[in-house]
Amino acid sequence: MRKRDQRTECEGQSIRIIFHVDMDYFFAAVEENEHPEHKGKPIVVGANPKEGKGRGVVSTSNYEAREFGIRSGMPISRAWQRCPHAVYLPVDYKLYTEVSSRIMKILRRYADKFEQWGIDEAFLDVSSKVEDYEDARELAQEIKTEIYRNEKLTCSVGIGPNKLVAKIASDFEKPNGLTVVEEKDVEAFLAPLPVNKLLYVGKKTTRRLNALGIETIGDLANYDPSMLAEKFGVWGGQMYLSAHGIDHSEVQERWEIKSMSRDTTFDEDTSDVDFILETLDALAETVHKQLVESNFTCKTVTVKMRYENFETHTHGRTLPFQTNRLEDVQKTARELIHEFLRGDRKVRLVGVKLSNLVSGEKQKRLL
Ligand code: DCP
Ligand code: CA
Ligand code: CA
Repeated sequence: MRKRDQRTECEGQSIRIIFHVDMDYFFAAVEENEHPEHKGKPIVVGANPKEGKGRGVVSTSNYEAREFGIRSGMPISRAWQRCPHAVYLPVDYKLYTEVSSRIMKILRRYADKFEQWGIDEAFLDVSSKVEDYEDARELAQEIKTEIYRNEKLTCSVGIGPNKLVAKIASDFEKPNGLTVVEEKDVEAFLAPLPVNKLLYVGKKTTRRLNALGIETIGDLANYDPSMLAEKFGVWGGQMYLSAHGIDHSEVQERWEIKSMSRDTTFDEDTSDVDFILETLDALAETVHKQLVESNFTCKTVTVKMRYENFETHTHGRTLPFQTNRLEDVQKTARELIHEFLRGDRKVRLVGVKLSNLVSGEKQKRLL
């Protein structure tokens, strides 16, 4: 592969080549490596199923378990009904974070600009590293090989002219996929896909679009944009551009850890208050674990709640002290979520964020 100093150019205009890398069945894949004796069996990572009576949700499962209809975000009790003989393992967040940071370190080296996106995926702007899409494919193959050699894990890579297309492409041939979508092929690639493949088009919007006769991204791209604006406001215009594969957002470096957060989208919208609170507790526990393991304290706790209609609220509180106590985090989160729990509306997602972080190191210096 030839390296160039200048950005890839096309008729004098610089073009972008963006990768999206997403690890395959991440938590479960890491567990397969930890427990080779379970390889080949269905593995479910998540809450304790307690023989079908457990509360909490599935974090993820390997592809063998997915054959039984098990999905992330599904109640663990339902997973048990579908596949009681699966191997059920608790979430070992510390382990996955360690593996993740090693992978991110590898990926970062290949990129001009790098943006981690969640625990198991990242965007890489490789525009100056490659000459053309053929080069890009080779580079992606190199990355996949290096990750596999180091971690015995597979990933799926999507390559496109922007983040939107790269992200959809990485999902196209999962697992262990490599999908290249050149700029000229973007619209043809997107057109047959269902509209919910577009980031931020969830179940509700999908239903509304379907009601207008819009099933595929192609249907959306051919729809009258002024009608979309009328029905969906600014969001309608955004969806229309996305359907044409247009996205100018930059791959953004994030230098500093400003916050730590975890959220869960329920497999099915729920109004079960106990279930919501238990899920919130579990999220608080996970993010608290990350806080302690990274040797931070926090001062602000924020909860996020998304109703079935995608209306989203966040509500935060800054405590009078820095803390790394689980009790403080869970109690504050429960208090904050309280006002959003309305019997008449189902909940789609809950989340917990810790911010105003101070690292143990810095704290020592401040004392
Ligand atoms: N995760 C979670 N709860 C969810 C969704 C995901 O705890 N509702 C965790 C477990 C996943 C990890 O985040 O392993 C990454 O999520 P992905 O959506 O990328 O799913 P996977 O990597 O598990 O599977 P895929 O191969 O489909 O990417
Ligand atoms: Ca993944
Ligand atoms: Ca992911």
